Amino acid sequence: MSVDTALRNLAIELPSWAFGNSGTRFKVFGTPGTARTVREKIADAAIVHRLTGLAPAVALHIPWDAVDDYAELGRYAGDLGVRLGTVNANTFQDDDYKLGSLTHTDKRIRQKAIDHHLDCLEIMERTGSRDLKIWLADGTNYPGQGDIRARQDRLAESLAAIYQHVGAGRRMVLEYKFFEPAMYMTDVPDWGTAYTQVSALGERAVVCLDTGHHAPGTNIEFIVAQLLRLGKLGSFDFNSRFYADDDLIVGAADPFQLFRILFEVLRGGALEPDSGVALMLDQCHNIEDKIPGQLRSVLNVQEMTARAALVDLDALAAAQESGDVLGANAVFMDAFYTDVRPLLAAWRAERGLPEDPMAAYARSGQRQRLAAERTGAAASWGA
Ligand code: PSV
Ligand code: MN
Repeated sequence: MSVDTALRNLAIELPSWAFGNSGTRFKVFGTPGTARTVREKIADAAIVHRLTGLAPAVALHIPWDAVDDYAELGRYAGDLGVRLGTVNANTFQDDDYKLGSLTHTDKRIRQKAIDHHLDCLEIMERTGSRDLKIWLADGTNYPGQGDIRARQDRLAESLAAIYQHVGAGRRMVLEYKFFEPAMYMTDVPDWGTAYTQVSALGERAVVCLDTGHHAPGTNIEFIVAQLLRLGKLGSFDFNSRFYADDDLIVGAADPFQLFRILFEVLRGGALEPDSGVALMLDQCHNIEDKIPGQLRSVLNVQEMTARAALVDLDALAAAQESGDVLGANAVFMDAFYTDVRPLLAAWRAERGLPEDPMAAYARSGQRQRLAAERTGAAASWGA
């Protein structure tokens, strides 16, 4: 795929929660001008899209973004030039889920968790969203605490109960994570488990790969290639990590890893218009401003996409086939080391976008305007 086509096809979904305050278990610092409501989060996401042309959708988290009228929320987003995207379910903040949700031993609690996902599916009918994303905090802290195998069986049963209600044009996307909040055993720890569970359901069930959800040193691009090859990569939750699930700006910790992932994205056809692979961000901006944080994120994805599209595939194939180990590596690295910033500035100018979206936002005075307007409690986790 040419650089131009890759850039044209790139569409990133922003997480509503990136625009609210977030923090660590030590402290949630407030940032002036932070969105107070879901409408303000959507308005902030629309600013990111207006300045970059890269972010036409906003993912919701339920109940954080619960409103009475979702159709109206969708129209509000549409008026601002964005649409509502993935609906993220949440079964990790209710006391009932202390020992699990879809895997719980108590049928009543399992049913409550199933019902939450069915509510999310109904919301999707009103927002026009395609994807229901399921991430579970389920797991155990101590060996022997739970029956690992029985928990898998209950998970399969619960997912099947939800899947029955995933209608035409809708999908269930199952996200895996190797630890946290459960520290000994997570019920969906890896792509293999997610793949096994969704494969048992059918073609409307696919896997979400959150880049922060792997053990250090994991070759994530291999997983990308494999899931694309199997037709089961539904979406990404992009972010970057130094140590754990850091939720830092994608491409900040390891731009080369992002390049390698995006190379496999292109190689696997995930940037074709009908690929069905959603490129979402899942990040939290704890100390940096939220809107510039999201701007930086989408620009990082764009920059590494452009570099990945620059790989000379003919030269690469020739080197690979002739066994030219270092030659093949050099072709790959040449693209990675190419400075595409002038090319991207020109690409933006051609489309009437600011050549430097970060600088344009800083100049616009919007930061000061929002800080003055938005008094009172900001949105935060659980709001
Ligand atoms: C869990 O760590 C996760 O990655 C899931 O996607 C959640 O929905 C999200 O983070 C909440 O921030
Ligand atoms: Mn995630």
